[in-house]
Amino acid sequence: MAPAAPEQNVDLLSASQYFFVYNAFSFTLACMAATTLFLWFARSQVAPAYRTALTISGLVTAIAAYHYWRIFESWDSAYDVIDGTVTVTGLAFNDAYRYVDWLLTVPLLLIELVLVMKLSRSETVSKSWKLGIAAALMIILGYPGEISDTIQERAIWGALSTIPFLYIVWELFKGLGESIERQPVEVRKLIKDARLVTFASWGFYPIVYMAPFVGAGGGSVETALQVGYTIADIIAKCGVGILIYVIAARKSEFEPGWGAKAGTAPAT
Ligand SMILES: *C/C=C(C)/C=C/C=C(C)/C=C/C1=C(C)CCCC1(C)C
Repeated sequence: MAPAAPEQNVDLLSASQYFFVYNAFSFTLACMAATTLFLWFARSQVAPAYRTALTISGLVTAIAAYHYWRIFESWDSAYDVIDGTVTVTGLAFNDAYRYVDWLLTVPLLLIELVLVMKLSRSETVSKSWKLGIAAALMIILGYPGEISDTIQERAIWGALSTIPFLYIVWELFKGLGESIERQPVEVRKLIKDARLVTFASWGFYPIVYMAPFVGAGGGSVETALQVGYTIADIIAKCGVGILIYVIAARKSEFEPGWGAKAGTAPAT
């Protein structure tokens, strides 16, 4: 039996949408890999107390770089462009890479934020657990909605996923807020910035998730989803990672036996 002719996919992606997403994935892979190298090499520039924060920040972008490579490959093999027309190959584009990536990186991102604050040991452990579990729940509840064919199911799972999301936002502003007031004044603003960039970029994900509700046709929904998540990932992982480095470098200046300003009590 002859292999089935590739299916026309005209009401799905246009060639420019296909290449837009293709290039966005490629660019993001480069950003994640470059940020990983930067963060790991920068470890030696900060005091030992902050190195784990940089190790984890680089781990987040390393995990994401791997998954963007897989996402890129999956996108590449799911479609063919023949004479300017996008056709499906029969291999489905695999959205699971993105959710597996989030499942691993989202708890780590919260932990890196907690670590750079250098709280007491018990506070670090309890906040990391609470935030990490809430983050995992948020992603697990979002996935069935992401892959569902019906808009109703998408709405229900999205709403469920928003519950742990709101808890995380509350923890970031209320729970960590108190600890931020105990940070050296020089870094207080930076930590608040990192929290704000985290909040703003994380808030972007549920907005992107709602793209199918707009009711736009053609490939615009798929394009908006893929490019939207990609932009959010760059800000939430590379952007926040670099901010964590800046905070760690600034705080290192006050570390005994390390920074130039050691011995000067940081202003409070
Ligand atoms: C590096 C990846 C990050 C920071 C991913 C963050 C993802 C979210 C904050 C996702 C949130 C969602 C909701 C709050 C509701 C709809 C479903 C999700 C999973 C998109």
